[in-house]
Amino acid sequence: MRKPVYEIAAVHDLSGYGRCSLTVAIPILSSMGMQVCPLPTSILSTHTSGFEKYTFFDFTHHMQAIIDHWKSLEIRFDAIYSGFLGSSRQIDIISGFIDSFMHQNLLVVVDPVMGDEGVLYDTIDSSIVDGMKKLVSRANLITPNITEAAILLGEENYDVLSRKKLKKILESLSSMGPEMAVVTSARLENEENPVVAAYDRSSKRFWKIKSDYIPVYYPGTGDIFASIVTGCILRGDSLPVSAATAVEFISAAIKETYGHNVPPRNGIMFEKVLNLLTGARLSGFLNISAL
Ligand code: PXL
Repeated sequence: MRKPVYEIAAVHDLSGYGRCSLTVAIPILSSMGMQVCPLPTSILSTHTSGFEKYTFFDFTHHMQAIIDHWKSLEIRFDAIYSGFLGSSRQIDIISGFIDSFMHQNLLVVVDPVMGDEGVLYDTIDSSIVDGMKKLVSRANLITPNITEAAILLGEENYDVLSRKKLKKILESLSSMGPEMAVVTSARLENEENPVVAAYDRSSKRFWKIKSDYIPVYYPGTGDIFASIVTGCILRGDSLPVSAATAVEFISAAIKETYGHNVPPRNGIMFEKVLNLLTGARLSGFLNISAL
């Protein structure tokens, strides 16, 4: 029997304020017609990029009991999609979760959330970095930003890259396990704006998706990106179409956000453009330029 709605286990933190992780994964994937089942890794008052004195509650000790209950219910997830982790002990828990819910069509997406713009997030230590290297080996698809790609490969932060080097990075990431790798925020020589680059090992093909230049850093955009790519791949879109759909959506959401006098740490006002994910396919119909 066909499933009426795809079920996705989303293994991320719940940050109360600042639009990231579960507070973006749930509305985005729901808008795409999919059911999101949250398995929180930690609970925070806000995310950690730009807020001070945030509260952080590590949820490690409660995760296995949730997984065990889900197992007893014989739930068959279509995807397990992980992001920001609260501790390195969560690696084994999530690995076990993947093992016990494995089936032929399970899509495992690991967004190796560890840092951005060349720096690690506050709560990420070397044990989480080491663990994340193991976790990506369990994935079908990974979606690091360029900072996280360097961390996973144990290299220095990348500056402007040649096409050859960017392809090598994608191949190296894929050789860690996942058959599909997508890297965001890569700077390519002869390319004005950062690009998204994707690689599919089974066909040995590479793609580049151009994005608009964003003069502001908004936390949470990586989570929006990974959530849309997860939903698109699950519904059967190709890898480049999935990545380009995410780029288009984020670009539209940033255009909605940019004109408002709101601190970038609050994230992008994706709520204003969520309708773009519910109906027809996105196309590049927004073309706003400076006056
Ligand atoms: O968007 C990535 C992210 C996720 N979760 C938490 C974060 C961040 C980035 O700062 O702090 C808690």
